[in-house]
Amino acid sequence: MDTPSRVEHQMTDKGYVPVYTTAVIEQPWSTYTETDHATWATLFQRQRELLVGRAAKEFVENQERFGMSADRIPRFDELNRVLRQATGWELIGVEGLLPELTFFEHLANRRFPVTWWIRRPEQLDYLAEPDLFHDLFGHVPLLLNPVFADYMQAYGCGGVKAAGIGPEALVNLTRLYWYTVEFGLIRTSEGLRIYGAGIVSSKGESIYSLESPAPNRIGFDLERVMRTRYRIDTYQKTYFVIDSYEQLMDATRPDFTPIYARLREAPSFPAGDVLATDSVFQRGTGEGWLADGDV
Ligand code: HBI
Ligand code: FE
Repeated sequence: MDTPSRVEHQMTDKGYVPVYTTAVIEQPWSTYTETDHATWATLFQRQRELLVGRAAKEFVENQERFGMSADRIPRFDELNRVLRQATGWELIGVEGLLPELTFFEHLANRRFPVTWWIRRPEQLDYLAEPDLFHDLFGHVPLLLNPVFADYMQAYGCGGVKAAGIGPEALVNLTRLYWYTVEFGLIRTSEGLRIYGAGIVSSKGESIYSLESPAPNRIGFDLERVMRTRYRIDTYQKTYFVIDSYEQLMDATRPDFTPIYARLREAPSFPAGDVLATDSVFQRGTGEGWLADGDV
């Protein structure tokens, strides 16, 4: 009798999804079908139109530097030539979500795992796990930004340490990833702009995160973010705003061990709370929020 495959499940921005093998997979570019390329083209064109005036300018500039276009699914080896030269990062193909420690170890070594497959046409607007579009369109462009690239490596090093400290440290650190790398906003002279991969790869959230009166928009503060629970099944109730990528990099410089110790004693905050100590860009109306389900 073959042993039942015990596949771990991982909490992600769309709920519990199976954690796949940790194998590194060569991008099987020749196996992409015309439908795959058409799915990339549709998502790419739609998001690029939406992101004009909404995404941080370096986001689109960097996609141009990579030569990304709607024409075809980009080739990892071509992107890697640009990426290695610019910030020493490289993309590796993976099956999907990796166990956290494996993921952190890759980031700590300037390797960004990119899912090799793209969603099916019927999954255009909803997908339970990161696919090639989320990773390539959402995460990869900012890896050309030297400071953000340093932050991502520092985050990976922090994750490897946190995995050794314990589950609470990992929860604190996952929130930091969530509210910056996935759902972060940045302040610019033209106003708030998106840099989070989870937002830029989502049609609805690209608009909601900046223009809806419902969510809070609050100035980034490291421990505030690490204590704040988040949403996996709806748009975020709160978006945190950084002044610059340097602010993120500076926040990760200190040793987090005393921070984790402090946070162990401190209760977490519900995703929709606004604190008296917050620097508030917008106190949301809370319209459409679900009462339970904060992670
Ligand atoms: N694995 N491939 C992949 N991509 C991710 O973004 C990812 C992951 N595993 C864990 C994970 N993200 C999150 O738990 C992060 O908060 C660490
Ligand atoms: Fe992601």
